[in-house]
Amino acid sequence: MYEAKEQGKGRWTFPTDEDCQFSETEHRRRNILLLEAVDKGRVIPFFQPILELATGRVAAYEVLMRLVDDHGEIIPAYRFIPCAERMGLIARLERLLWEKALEKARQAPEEVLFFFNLSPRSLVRQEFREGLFRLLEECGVSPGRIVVELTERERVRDFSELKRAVSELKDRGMGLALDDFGSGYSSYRYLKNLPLDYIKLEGEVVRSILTEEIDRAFVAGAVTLAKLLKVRIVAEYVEEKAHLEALRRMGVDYAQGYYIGRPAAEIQMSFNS
Ligand code: G
Ligand code: G
Ligand code: MN
Repeated sequence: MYEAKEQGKGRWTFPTDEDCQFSETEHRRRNILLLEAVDKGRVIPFFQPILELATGRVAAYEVLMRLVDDHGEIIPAYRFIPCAERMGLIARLERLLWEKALEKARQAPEEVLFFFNLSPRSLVRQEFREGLFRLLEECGVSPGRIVVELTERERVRDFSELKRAVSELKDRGMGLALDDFGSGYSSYRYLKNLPLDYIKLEGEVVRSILTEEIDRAFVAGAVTLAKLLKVRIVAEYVEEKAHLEALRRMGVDYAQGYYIGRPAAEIQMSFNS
């Protein structure tokens, strides 16, 4: 299973039983890792640049959660997020992540935005949202610089509850992005019923735009849709210059991926455009 993950994004993301029962030892080790991460604050933000294609400047960074284990090894999000959600620890991890990320955000120019992935489970909790608003105020970061990314990886029980939570973020001035558009986790319901500002195109679609007609058509369709909805499009997994140029020609607004910059502990200012 891990092998499948390492190969890229077609990888599992579901917190299935199989996932958490991977092996008794593995399972226990991961639980301990998560509990300790919360206890000792072993959460670190990684930052990946998002390039504005029209100007060639880095307009934003996506903040990605990492944990540090006993040996100082860095654990990527896909290894623990589903379990953290199942264990009910995600909100505390996300809270810690925001604290650390916002501290670093001060190094970036005023106009740079920060995209955070939030679990719907955290988002629907009012005290969690209020905590974030207070934190932003304390750190002196304007809510207008924050964009929250949502996916449907985790099913929400009550969609109207999620809608209310999202409206509150928007009222405070935050932006909203639909993540993983083009995967099974990003549906028409979200697209139609949430006040989106950005759509993030699933990396696997972007990767094959030069070779597969259907993926090119999908991107073109998304661009048309984005114009209608007045939202902007971010393409993920931009790994080569040729892809970047094709996306620019197709009218995609932003690009993110290894070609531009890998996720890193520091906010990098140099990049490929
Ligand atoms: O960085 P990595 O490729 O390991 O990320 C895997 C997945 O984990 C991504 O789909 C991303 O959306 C998710 N992820 C990363 N950071 C966070 C976070 O802070 N909160 C939540 N809920 N998901 C995150
Ligand atoms: O689901 P989400 O879009 O949040 O996932 C983002 C994750 O995708 C990042 O955590 C990062 O590890 C991974 N990623 C970012 N850019 C690239 C890329 O160009 N290629 C691949 N294979 N993975 C990427
Ligand atoms: Mn994301």
